[in-house]
Amino acid sequence: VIDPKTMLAAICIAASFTGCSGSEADSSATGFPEHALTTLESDDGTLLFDVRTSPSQPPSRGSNNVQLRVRDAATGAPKEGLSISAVPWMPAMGHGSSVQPSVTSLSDGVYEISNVYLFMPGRWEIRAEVTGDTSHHAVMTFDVL
Ligand SMILES: [Cu+2]
Repeated sequence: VIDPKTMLAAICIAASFTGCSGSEADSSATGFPEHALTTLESDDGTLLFDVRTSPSQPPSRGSNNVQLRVRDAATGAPKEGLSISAVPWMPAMGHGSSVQPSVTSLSDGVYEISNVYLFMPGRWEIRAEVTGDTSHHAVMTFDVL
């Protein structure tokens, strides 16, 4: 098991060597960084989710937006027309957030989850449920300082 803090430090070091600074990465029109924070698989392995967060990546305490780029794991084709719901959850403490996020579907398989309110430090999950041709689940994990 890799300690998440060690992993985060390694990512920061890698970023500084490639010149991929935060300010440069945040220059896109949408406010999401150029590089994904992570890529997740759905529980059945058929979908891939590129995860980006704004205004900071990784997300920080308070209100965040999360962008998912969803593609077919086999073909790489963007998955449009999905219905996605997202629930913030703090597994160690067994509670969610007081704010229900909203999900907006954009073009090219991009979905934006807004008002992800991570109100306390610690490990949060965002549990996403995806329905379309079939249903899928994916869990994003963030360590909030
Ligand atoms: Cu908590």
